[in-house]
Amino acid sequence: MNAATFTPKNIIVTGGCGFIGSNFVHHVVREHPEVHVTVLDKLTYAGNPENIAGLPEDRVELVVGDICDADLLDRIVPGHDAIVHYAAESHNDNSIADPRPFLRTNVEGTFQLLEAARRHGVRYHHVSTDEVYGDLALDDPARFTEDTPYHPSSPYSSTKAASDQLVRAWHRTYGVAATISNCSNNYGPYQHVEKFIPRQITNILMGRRPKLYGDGRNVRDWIHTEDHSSAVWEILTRGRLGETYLIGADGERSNIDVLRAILERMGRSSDDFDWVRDRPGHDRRYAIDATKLRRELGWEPAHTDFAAGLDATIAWYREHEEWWRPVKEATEAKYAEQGQ
Ligand code: NAD
Ligand code: TDX
Repeated sequence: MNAATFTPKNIIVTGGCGFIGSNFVHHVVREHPEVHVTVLDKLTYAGNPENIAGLPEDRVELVVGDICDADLLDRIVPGHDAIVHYAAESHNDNSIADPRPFLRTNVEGTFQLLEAARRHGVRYHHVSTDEVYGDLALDDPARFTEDTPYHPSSPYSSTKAASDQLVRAWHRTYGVAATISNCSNNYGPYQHVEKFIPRQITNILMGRRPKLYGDGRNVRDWIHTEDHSSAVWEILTRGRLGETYLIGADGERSNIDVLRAILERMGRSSDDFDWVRDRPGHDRRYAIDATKLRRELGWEPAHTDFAAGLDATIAWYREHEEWWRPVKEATEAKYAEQGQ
């Protein structure tokens, strides 16, 4: 059942200056010394070259550019043997305020990368999200599997769903050598302060109150970003072409439980937060069944102690104020406009 092992030497990582992409670049540099990485990143508000600063120059090269730029892709893709596609507009709240960049980067950008993969005969791995499946009820015993029908709710998740479908079509129609992964909510270092966990940690570090949407009972299935990276590597190198693999680490938790854990671990009272306006269309629950990935590729998460992962993440934000401070005010100003 296992496909032959693919041994890439020269990969392009799109979005390698963002949260999950940069963690993947660190993972590859550390675990796979034979591999050279070209990061292609537009450096939007979410991209920061500091995320990959200090990595050896002979192993990692940064090309600043747009995945929608077909001429640029024709210049850089030859000579590489795989594209690992992380670049995206990634934040649901932003997609609700202004969906246009999500259509361009997530749909048009994926189309341009698939066309480049086709023209230059390189392998393609598509990084996507469990949000393409919509949501589950809190009392539903079901979890998402690779066979769950697509049912996205937000402008963000609908553009990710569209991009997944393009990958399937390009594989079946043109034979592009592609794999897809859909992962649950990531946490860890280098995550932008617009996202739930870093927003609350940095609010507390600044003496501000965390903000909880709606009734706080929404459930997310948390995975450490390092475990996401190891799974993507397994799928890229040993996954079957044309297949989708769900990535998750059995980390379901309600938002209020996560927030209370952060408050307690940071020495604050567990009710020291503000209830704020709910996100329109807010998905209730995500949950991943990663049986296929575990059985077929033997992958296992290493960071299964959520409390320890949270402590390490809190420590990282405490120690890297110079990294998050410059973007904190602008992020909070956006939230203030939205009543959140
Ligand atoms: P992020 O917003 O932190 O980073 C996105 C990166 O893409 C940034 O460096 C940005 O500069 C770059 N980028 C944006 N538009 C670009 C363009 N047009 N051309 C080139 N670069 C561009 O995102 P993230 O949270 O690290 O997510 C990375 C990927 O993982 C996304 O595809 C997302 O859908 C997926 N994903 C995220 C999560 C999560 O929990 N954050 C979970 C599952 C899947
Ligand atoms: O201040 C907040 N208060 C709050 O209650 C923020 C920013 C969020 N929330 C809630 C909304 C969600 O239920 O916390 C939960 C997590 O929110 P986000 O961090 O915005 O993540 P989510 O919308 O679940 O999407 C994330 O996981 C799937 C990523 O941002 C996506 O890129 C990924 O595809």
